[in-house]
Amino acid sequence: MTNLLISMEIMHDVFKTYAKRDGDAETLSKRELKELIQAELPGFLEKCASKEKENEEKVKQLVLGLDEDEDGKMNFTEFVIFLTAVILMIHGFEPSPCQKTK
Ligand SMILES: [Ca+2]
Ligand SMILES: [Ca+2]
Repeated sequence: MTNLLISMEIMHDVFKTYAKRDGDAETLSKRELKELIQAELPGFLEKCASKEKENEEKVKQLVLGLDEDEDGKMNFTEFVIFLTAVILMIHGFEPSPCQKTK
């Protein structure tokens, strides 16, 4: 397998690992998304907010902003869009979502 295919497989595995925690393996709840971001994207939330309550608000805004099917959760398609935004942000093609919300 190529590095790109391996990377995509890992992204799907990470999604599944966190999504199944509440018994619904098809979607990430806000709590699951927060756990995923804190463990897999360290520093991402902290850059946006210093307090726990502000982090929760940030996750809520992330889910709402990407929630195409408006179910209050993040499915894999929405997660891929989120990851795309993070990749673009990391490489400087997009401003940080922390700056956008101000
Ligand atoms: Ca879930
Ligand atoms: Ca959704």
